[in-house]
Amino acid sequence: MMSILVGLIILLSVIVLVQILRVNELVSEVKDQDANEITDKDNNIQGILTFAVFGVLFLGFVLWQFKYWGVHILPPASSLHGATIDTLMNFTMGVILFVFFLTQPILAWFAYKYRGRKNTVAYFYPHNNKLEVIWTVVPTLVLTPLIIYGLNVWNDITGVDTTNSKIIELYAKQFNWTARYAGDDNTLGQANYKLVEGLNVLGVDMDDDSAQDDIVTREVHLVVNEPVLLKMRSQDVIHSAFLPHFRVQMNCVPGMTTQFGFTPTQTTAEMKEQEGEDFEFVLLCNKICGAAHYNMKMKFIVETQEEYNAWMASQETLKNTLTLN
Ligand SMILES: [Cu+2]
Repeated sequence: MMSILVGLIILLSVIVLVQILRVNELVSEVKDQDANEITDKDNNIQGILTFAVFGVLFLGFVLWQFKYWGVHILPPASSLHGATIDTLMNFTMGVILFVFFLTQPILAWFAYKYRGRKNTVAYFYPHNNKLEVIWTVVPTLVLTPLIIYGLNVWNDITGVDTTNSKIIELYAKQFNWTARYAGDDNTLGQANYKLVEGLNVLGVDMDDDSAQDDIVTREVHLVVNEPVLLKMRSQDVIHSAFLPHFRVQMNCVPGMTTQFGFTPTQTTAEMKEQEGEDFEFVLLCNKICGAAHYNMKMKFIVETQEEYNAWMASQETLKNTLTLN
């Protein structure tokens, strides 16, 4: 119903606009003027409007957003590698904003300054080698170091030593997440989607010795300052595991395992103190994977070793879950 109404409003607006233009044409005809002829008055109005809308309103709105919506950006990273991503992000953003606030006012001002005039013909200026070199070399000199810097940061993050990391699997499917802890042996049992049956929603091969102590959970608990290695799988389409507060993101691709290793540096309790009682670390899906994509969310809790041990002790191994039911 709502979409029909919106459609009707759009249709009526177009009709009204066409009618206004038609009336304009008729008035011109009565006054014996050519409605399509552009006068200096039109040029002045367009020039002033362009400057007012893009040079004043739009740039003013950009500054307004920084002031009033700036609070909604993510708090500083809660992971070891996240700090380097934040530095990269701030540096890149600084360069972009510098260029933006330099070029956009000039663009708006020139649109007004060089607006059409009845007796002025545009200057024909087809080519200038010097200019071509300048606007090729300057962006190259700025972008090349920026890209190399970014690649280095990415290499450092993905090349981190994970030999002592606790292994946790994140399993994505339309439309939820399931986690699997590797258990005491820190080795995930083999799994295959063909083995998905009943309570064995991850298709874990229960004949595999490593699978016996695996623990399947609906939320993830992590120990602060202890490294983890997330191993991602997907059952159906490409999903993307996104943990914004840890600056972690990796695609989950059907038929293969992807991974991301990181170390959380702040507990949920600390973050609640800093960001408010409602704060939770969340895992989101960052790939538009279907109709209920927005629903793919799982809670992450970062806590002390003692709290983690207490929670872990209350969890059932997959083997027990399958045999008890
Ligand atoms: Cu998804």
